[in-house]
Amino acid sequence: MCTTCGCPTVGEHSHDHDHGHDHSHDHTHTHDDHHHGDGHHHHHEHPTPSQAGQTRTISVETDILDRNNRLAATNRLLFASQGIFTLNLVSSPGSGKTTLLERTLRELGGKVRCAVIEGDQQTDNDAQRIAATGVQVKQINTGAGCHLDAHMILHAAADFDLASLDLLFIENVGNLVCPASFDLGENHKVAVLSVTEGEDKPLKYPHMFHAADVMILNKIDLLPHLTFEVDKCREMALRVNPNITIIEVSAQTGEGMDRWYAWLSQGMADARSKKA
Ligand SMILES: Nc1nc2c(ncn2[C@@H]2O[C@H](COP(=O)(O)OP(=O)(O)OP(=O)(O)O)[C@@H](O)[C@H]2O)c(=O)[nH]1
Ligand SMILES: [Zn+2]
Ligand SMILES: [Zn+2]
Repeated sequence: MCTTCGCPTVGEHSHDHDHGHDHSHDHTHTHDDHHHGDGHHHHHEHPTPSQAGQTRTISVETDILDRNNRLAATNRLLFASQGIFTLNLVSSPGSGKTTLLERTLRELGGKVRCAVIEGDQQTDNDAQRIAATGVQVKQINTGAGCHLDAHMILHAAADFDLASLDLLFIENVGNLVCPASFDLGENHKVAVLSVTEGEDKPLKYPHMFHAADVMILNKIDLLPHLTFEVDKCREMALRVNPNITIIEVSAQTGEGMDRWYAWLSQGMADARSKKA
């Protein structure tokens, strides 16, 4: 179960297998563990049933995120050791992540060695769109799950020859909530927001825009038909995250894509120069 939103996550594996990393276990100390044996009376504050449930939910969530963070650190080391610049694209459904990737891969694909990990709940529609660009793609279906986790990425990345890559894109499941909590070992989360969604999304989903280093404001070709105020949206995003880089584009017409490519180019150069 996803402890962020309570949904059943089919993508969570229940089996154990070893990747050469440690799985630690947190031990909770309960009242039942006390064995005084001296017959004296003492008073403990017992949590009410609802508090106890809350305590358990929080500790399960901490365990899952803890385990995820350790695997994400493994992924990050793996990608860094190969000098790969890795981006985790997050957004609500339909903001244009796949369209942005298609154009990017078609326009950079010849010069930059790219691969894509596609997260979708059910279909392989996006993976097919990416494959049509000629770039290698690995599909992960999360079923009812609403986000990718580091464990899935570790397995998916094993399908690529990492030594031959410069740039790895991960398209997360369309969802502005859960993917914010899951580090995949990426260099940056890139939040894609389209102008049809309303300018207040950064304030309504602050965790996501706080976790992201870049906000792509997509579908700007539609601005003449909308009341969307770009300046207001920029101001709201910066209020949540003063360091966020905002790039306005139309993945459909190509407007603004140069700035995105310049940002990618700088990131790839940094990743290459830090190659361990
Ligand atoms: N006008 C316009 N439409 C766009 C643009 N980018 C994407 N679209 C359209 O928006 C719709 C959704 O685009 P996708 O690229 O599939 O969005 P996505 O974020 O990958 O969607 P999910 O994977 O389902 O979350 C499609 O009909 C696209 O053609 C854009 O810049 N301008
Ligand atoms: Zn969730
Ligand atoms: Zn998509």
